[in-house]
Amino acid sequence: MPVERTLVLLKPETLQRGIVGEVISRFERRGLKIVALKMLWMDRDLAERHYAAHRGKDFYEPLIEYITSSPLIAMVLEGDEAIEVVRKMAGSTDCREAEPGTIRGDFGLSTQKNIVHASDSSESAEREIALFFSPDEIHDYDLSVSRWLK
Ligand code: 3AN
Repeated sequence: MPVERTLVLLKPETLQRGIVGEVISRFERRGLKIVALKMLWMDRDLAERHYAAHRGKDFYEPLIEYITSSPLIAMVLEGDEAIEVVRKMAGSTDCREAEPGTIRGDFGLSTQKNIVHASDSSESAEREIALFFSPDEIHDYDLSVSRWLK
């Protein structure tokens, strides 16, 4: 099983609604390792680069406006097949269609405000991680729980 890294954004409404901890907690409990994390306010330039694949779609402008409207949390998660695992945890793009038990299925009712972004492929993950984090902001460390319980 390949160890992968994936970019996760906790979108502005997670901070506005006070559910940042609950969402991060799900990733931690699943066993995914947080290797980078920051709070930032995306500007238009970063938003356009991040959502370049959606330029021209009808939801593009509202999406850029929304994602730049308030701060968010960006993180890099690492684990076995992390890209697919995190996408499954996020659930379908439209929260109303997302299965209960998924993050979107438990916390949302919107398509635009759908709680989290998660990279959809290894190419996207590599590109998106580089947009949000410099190499020295990503930390290699041993995640051995027992060490911290002694
Ligand atoms: P996902 O985040 O599930 O990979 P994408 O990549 O198709 O979904 O869409 C990127 C973001 O664009 C979504 N997270 C959502 O915020 C927004 N979006 C996608 N489709 C729509 C839509 N039909 N109406 C409004 N916003 C949308």
